[in-house]
Amino acid sequence: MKFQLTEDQLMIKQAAREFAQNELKPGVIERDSHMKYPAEQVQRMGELGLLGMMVNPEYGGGGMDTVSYVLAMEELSKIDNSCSVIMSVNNSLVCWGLEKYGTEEQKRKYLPNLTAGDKIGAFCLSEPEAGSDATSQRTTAEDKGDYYLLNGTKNWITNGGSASVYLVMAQTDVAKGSKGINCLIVEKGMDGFIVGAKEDKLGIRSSDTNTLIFNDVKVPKENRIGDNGFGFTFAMQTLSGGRIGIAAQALGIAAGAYELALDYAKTRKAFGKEISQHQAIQFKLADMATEIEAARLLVYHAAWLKDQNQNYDLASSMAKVFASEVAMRTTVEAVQIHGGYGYVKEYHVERLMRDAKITQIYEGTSEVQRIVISRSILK
Ligand code: COS
Repeated sequence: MKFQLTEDQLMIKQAAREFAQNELKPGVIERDSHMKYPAEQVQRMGELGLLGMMVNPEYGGGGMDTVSYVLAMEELSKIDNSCSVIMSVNNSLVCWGLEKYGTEEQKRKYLPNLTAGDKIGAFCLSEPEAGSDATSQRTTAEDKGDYYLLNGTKNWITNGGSASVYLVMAQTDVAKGSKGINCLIVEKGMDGFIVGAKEDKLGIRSSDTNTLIFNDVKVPKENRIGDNGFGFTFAMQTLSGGRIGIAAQALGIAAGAYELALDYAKTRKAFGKEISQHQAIQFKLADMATEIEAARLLVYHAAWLKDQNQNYDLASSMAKVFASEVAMRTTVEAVQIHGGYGYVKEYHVERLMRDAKITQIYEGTSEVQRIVISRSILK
């Protein structure tokens, strides 16, 4: 058992940290306040290779391991979770899914642009009435011979407005339940595809989250990923890896809030000494550090299992549920340590607290993770 990161992994972590501190931190409060999409930052992420980290270099990716990816996610998430969710969806849900299950033609057509950041991807599973209960897809993909006729609505889609490539889950044969679902690659601009309202969110406010509407969109058969009926398995397998990315995001949020609280506690004075000298604050910091370390081990372990080609479904759910709950607890305490300053935007911790909440909801709620975990340990 080795607990040491390699030289390459340490370099990636450091590079991601410098990028986040130098290029994401300036303007992050303003982007969050005004829901301003981080277009320049995303372009830089593409140039730096952060948008297709694990993709084979043959398709324009970085050919890196999952551990490197979570290290980078953690560093970006300490600062800007709108950027890190864009990165996570593009890497783990879209590029990974396409590379693992796409045809050679699909990979050559889409991956080089997605890894470079010239195009951004979105993963479209959630619907107004199908979030956690993902088999109940109402969006339909009717088989019309050489194309599918796509009709329906998708909700809360990360990168909904900014994406150009959409992986859309839809029901082709309702009688077959989860075995009747297909995943289709839909491109922005296809007739009948409308990007709907952008959500005004609690956190991750500068990433765009939209409703998508499909009205008789003709999607060519060659845009289906995998065999007929593979869509639900595709979604579950892809989300299993995606949850490692979100767990890393949650870890970064917790670690970022902790770093801020630690610094603040060493400088702020009350009752004649730094507040870090008061046991009430020391115990909070001790609990934060301990929980973050436990979350980190779960996240790195899930990533490592994926790199070893071992099953990571259980590990990714454990990492996500634990890290997201640590993120929530840690950010609440970080605001508390900052007192009144914590409640205002310029100290960054209130934003991290708002961002933390979504990690307990998207890519499978904490309740869904507990379903996955309990089914696995009871089977
Ligand atoms: N890999 C491969 N196959 C999987 C799988 C996985 N990780 N998870 C489930 N499947 C398969 C099952 O084996 C089952 O196939 P069989 O009928 O051959 O056994 C099929 O998919 C249906 O699975 P299941 O019966 O477990 O479906 P449920 O309706 O009970 O739902 C949960 C299972 C709740 C785990 C699933 O719907 C889920 O993950 N929901 C949350 C979705 C989500 O993350 N939404 C957020 C949107 S993205 S932001």
